[in-house]
Amino acid sequence: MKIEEAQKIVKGILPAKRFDHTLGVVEAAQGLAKRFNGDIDKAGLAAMLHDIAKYFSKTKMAETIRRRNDIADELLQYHLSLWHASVGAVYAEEELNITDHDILEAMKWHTTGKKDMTLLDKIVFLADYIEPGRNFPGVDEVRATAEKSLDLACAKALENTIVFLVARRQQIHPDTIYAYNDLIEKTR
Ligand code: DGI
Ligand code: FE
Ligand code: FE
Ligand code: FE
Repeated sequence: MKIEEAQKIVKGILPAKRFDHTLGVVEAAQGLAKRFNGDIDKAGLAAMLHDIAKYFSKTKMAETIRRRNDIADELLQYHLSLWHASVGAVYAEEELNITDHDILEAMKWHTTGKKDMTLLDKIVFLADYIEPGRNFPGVDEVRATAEKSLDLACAKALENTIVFLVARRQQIHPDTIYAYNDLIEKTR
């Protein structure tokens, strides 16, 4: 699928604010792909589709998670805001006929991250965090780090997210921890 076609589909599904965020992620992902020698087309398409399931109903998302053997049902024990990533990848595969495994994986892991992320996984994960519309505390430091090192920037984004969650007594998904552990060792 071409990115223009994906953009039309996404525009028809997402509310305007989320669509604007999506375009920011596309821009950031294409920029990171250029900088770190990633696949610009795959980065753009994965970014365009990454939040497609963001507003699916809880019932529909749970049905997908239970039905698909490639999604651990453990996800249902964690915060609802994590579900859309895996569910979006399934939607892209089943409803949009996206067959590219790299793109589907980058969509699937864009919220938690995981151990041993691929280049494309990291690009989409980081682009979601640093896109121009984001204003989390510490995002400018991550943007600056992303000029030099993809791994260091992902590690910092994960660190910020974990600190944010701890401060709110929210559960941390194991894959968030695995991603963080993996990248702090690799960047030591
Ligand atoms: O979908 P977006 O808002 O663009 O961003 P996202 O897919 O990264 O989802 C962000 C939300 O997910 C944000 O509120 C932080 C939360 N999050 C990320 N990792 C974890 C987490 N929430 C919990 N409870 N546990 C995690 O490990
Ligand atoms: Fe998301
Ligand atoms: Fe399942
Ligand atoms: Fe997003």
